[in-house]
Amino acid sequence: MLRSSARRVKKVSFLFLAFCIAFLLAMPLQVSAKPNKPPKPEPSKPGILSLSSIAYVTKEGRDSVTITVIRAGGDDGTVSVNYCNCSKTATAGEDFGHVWNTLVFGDGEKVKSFTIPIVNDTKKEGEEGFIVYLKDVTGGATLGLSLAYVSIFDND
Ligand SMILES: [Ca+2]
Ligand SMILES: [Ca+2]
Repeated sequence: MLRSSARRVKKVSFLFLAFCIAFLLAMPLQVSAKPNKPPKPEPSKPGILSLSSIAYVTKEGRDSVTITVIRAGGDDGTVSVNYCNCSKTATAGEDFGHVWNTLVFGDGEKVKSFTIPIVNDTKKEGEEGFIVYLKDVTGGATLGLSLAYVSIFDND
């Protein structure tokens, strides 16, 4: 009687032990079967950078003209664009100041601007102009309207 119950206890504890071992062995398998994959990120939209206008107008006697660059179609991450200007009928150094720099849009920023100095000369002259343009975008952004004409009206 005692012997058989002792045997039974042994059998039960053996089964329990076997169950525990099987459970412990299966655990890492269960963990590795479900790897913690990070959620797929939303596709990033760095946006399109464009000049706010194809033509700007200013006149002698104003210190500078402000050029605005707009970021549309997304504002994810930091992006940048280089800008510069060059002579057309107006001459750099005589009618306006040459500029060449980088605009940096931080994450979420949609509008940036820069200024170009205008020279107030004393020459009697007609309307003159120069070109301003954007180039070399970074951060995955693309270029929209990248070239504009700036007219300077004479005040002499
Ligand atoms: Ca001039
Ligand atoms: Ca003038």
